[in-house]
Amino acid sequence: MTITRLTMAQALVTFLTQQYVERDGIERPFFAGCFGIFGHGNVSGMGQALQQIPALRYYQARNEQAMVHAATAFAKTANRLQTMACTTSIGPGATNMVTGAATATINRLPVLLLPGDIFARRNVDPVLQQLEWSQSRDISANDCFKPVSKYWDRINRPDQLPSALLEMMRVLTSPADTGTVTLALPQDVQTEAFDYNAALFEKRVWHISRIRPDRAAVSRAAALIKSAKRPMIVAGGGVIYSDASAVLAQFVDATGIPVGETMAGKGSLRYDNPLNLGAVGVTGTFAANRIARDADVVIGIGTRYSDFTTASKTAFQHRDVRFVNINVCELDAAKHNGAMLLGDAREVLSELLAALQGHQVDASYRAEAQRLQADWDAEVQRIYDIRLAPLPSQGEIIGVVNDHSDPEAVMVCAAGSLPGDLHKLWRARHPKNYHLEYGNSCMGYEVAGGLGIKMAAPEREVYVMVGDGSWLMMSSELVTAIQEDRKLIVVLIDNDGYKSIGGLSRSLGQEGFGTRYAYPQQNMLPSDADGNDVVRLPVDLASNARSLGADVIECRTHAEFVAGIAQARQNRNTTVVYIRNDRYHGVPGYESWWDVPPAEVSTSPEVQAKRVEWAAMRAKEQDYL
Ligand SMILES: Cc1ncc(C[n+]2csc(CCOP(=O)(O)OP(=O)(O)O)c2C)c(N)n1
Ligand SMILES: [Mg+2]
Repeated sequence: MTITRLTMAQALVTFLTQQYVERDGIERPFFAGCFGIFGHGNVSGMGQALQQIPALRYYQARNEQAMVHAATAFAKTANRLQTMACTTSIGPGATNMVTGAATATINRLPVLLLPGDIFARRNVDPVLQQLEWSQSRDISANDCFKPVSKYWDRINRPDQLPSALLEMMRVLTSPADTGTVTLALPQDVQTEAFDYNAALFEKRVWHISRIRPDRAAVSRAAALIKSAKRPMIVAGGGVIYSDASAVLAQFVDATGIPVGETMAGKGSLRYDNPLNLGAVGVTGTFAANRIARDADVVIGIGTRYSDFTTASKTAFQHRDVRFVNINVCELDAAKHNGAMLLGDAREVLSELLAALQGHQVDASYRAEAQRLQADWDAEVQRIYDIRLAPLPSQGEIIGVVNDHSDPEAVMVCAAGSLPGDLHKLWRARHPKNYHLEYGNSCMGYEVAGGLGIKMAAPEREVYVMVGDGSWLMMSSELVTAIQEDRKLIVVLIDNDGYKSIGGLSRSLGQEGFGTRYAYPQQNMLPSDADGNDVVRLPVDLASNARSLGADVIECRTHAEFVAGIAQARQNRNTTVVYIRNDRYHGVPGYESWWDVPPAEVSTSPEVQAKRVEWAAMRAKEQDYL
């Protein structure tokens, strides 16, 4: 056995440089680099190792949560075939990553987190930032990562590293099990040397298999689909990760089965495919939601059926609706009592298509779906063409970005009123055109995500669409984008607060309480009941963006915004296009519902009335047994 004597951190970094994945014959390094913020918990271990081994490029971040978002967006852009590692100190640096960890895991996206940890040898306890849990010395703040990680380990001795590394790679590269992997690294152990077997550091290729479905399951699913009068496909993120768009288009064209797209699945088909009904569910189009309502067989592909997709289980109202679930992940395939088709979306779709033996839906059903598709596109155009004054509508802002961006661009968003509007209105022109983090809908993902996307796809324009609330929560990685010369175009939409939750609050009879950025009056923050009789906060987000080093273009009108986007495209550097918009004017919902229960008892007649309305809708929720 050849021995390589390295510190635990050096061994870890060396190992990361040697991991490759292969799918469809294309091989690539799995780790594109390592984000990090150093503190006493990682500077002498991971920091020293990254300095000594530049083959794993180190990227400096501003905020630990943000760097996890950037890594997550990188992995999403790379269809999970590549990702980045993140190193932090112990204590707050480490726990800052918990939200990022949850976001990656919920979205089934691989990221590697390497938080520093308290001394394994314990004699100097409590180290700065140590959480002293009185019941056990075996617990540290990093145990917070357990429920949000798909694999969690603590490397208490350098010789524990090899087995943990192999398990880490299995999970990160598993299409079914992937998510956050957390290896907690005690600060003393990071620096300890060990005689590692040199075989650990040989180049390793992880083959991402395209698992083919069980034959009997395919026959059962095909029989079910043939028996359906009004089948429908729900295309989720799995279609895109599996690179199954072309096969899906073929499947849809051959069978005439229309498609609704989830937040992660939007872009599975081009928006102008005659059978792409667009967004389905709470933020869906009338086209998809009408077809969903009466569908008798729903073919879910790579979807986790979130409540936004199922409209809190009210979207599919057919009495005997059955589900066929194509998924690599059993947890998802089994949902809604579905006929499970376990496997890779692309492979399963091809085999299912063959098993359908030329079966097509009734011509009248296909025609109905195509009519709805065309009607919906006209509705999108109507909203793109609204010219609201004095402040423009969000719909027209989206229209400008869509119309005036490179068709090969990526648009990224995560939280606020934008995701719902974008889900309905964005005309996706390729599978990576629409990047929504909507598993966790994490405010603050937007700018950081934009950075990760641009790092993964430097050839594409990246448009970050972000509200003032999300911007204020976390815009720090703009600085990293500037430092690393990764040009972003950020569309910053200021509406003095939380428009989305304001609308939700009003729909619950609560007058937008707590959602406006305004000074308190009589020791109470104003609500929408106060109308325009409020004093705005003296916040200047355009100057804020400028102060971080971006070029900033301030726009007021539709025409100025069109010019602003054109200028931003020409600019060499990261550019923030700032525009104010209306807090109240919104894109409507289209025949859908979301279960947010109003208070059962209250002093407000409005809230009481909303509770009665809610109960009627709640009764429509299906169990799908
Ligand atoms: C980290 C986080 N905190 C809270 C929420 C709940 N939330 C969802 S949207 C939203 C407001 C977003 O405001 P802004 O970014 O200005 O977008 P707008 O609603 O105004 O379009 C809030 C507070 C969230 N999704 N993520
Ligand atoms: Mg806002």
